[in-house]
Amino acid sequence: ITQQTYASRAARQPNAAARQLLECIERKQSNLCVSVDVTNKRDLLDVCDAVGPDVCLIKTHIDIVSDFDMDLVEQLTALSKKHDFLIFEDRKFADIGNTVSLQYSSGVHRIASWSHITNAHLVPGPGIITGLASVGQPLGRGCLLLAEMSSAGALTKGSYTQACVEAAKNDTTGFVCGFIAMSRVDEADGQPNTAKDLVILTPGVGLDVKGDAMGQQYRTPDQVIRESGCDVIIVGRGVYGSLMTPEGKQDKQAAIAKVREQGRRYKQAGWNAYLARLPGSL
Ligand code: UP6
Repeated sequence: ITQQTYASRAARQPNAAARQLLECIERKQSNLCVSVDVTNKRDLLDVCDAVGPDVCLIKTHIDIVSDFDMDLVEQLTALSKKHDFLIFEDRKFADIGNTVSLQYSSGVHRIASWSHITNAHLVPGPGIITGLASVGQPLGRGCLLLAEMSSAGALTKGSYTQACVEAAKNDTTGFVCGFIAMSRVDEADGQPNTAKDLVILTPGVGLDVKGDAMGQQYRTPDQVIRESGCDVIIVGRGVYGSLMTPEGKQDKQAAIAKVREQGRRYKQAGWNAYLARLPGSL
């Protein structure tokens, strides 16, 4: 499991977006990405403003926002500058190269124009990377391959996971910069990956519950960062959950204060787990 610091890895990370992410993690001492899975503009921006100081990355599902418009993107971009975080649209592209290049560049969302990082399934084969890279690479964007998923019964395992690792290592476009994965998939037999640096972002993180009613499975930041050697924890409901409760809907200010508090809690847990992974710490 990698014992290198985020800073030393930033220096050899070839992809601009991933390098900025590693630098931001080091600068803010935060390996926390908050997944803001809320369905209206106001809540999305309010959560981002509340947790902004404590995150390196904000993850969106922009297609769930009912009142989406380009003003949302402008305001989100302004918050990313104000609080110093990057933006990751969790689009999970999964079609042939030509189609994904259009889905990435066009439509109402124009994802490539504002999202530093996005992700893709390798199900269609390497043409999906060629298609997305044709749009994202000239803009300095980065792409994560979904090598492993957090949900129960996921088919992302074995030779499929290995094919994702090979595709990332052999990618000649420079666009693939890492994975969504549950473990340090780029390391063979526990040997550190000293070749191309690849970042690993890990969802399915929670401190208070073990899962949900639809197959999600949670591990703690310590299990994900220290034990499994991943780089970034992705936390959704564990951070913004209070906003979704009946009390949260009634008293939004109080709910946002709780969201901020959870953001700080997960930031601390993620960073402590990283420090515990570094050489010399027991
Ligand atoms: N996500 C997973 N597991 C994966 C890939 N992506 O949970 O394997 C995404 C979900 C959601 C977030 O789409 O946006 O990460 C997890 O949210 P939660 O913390 O509220 O469960």
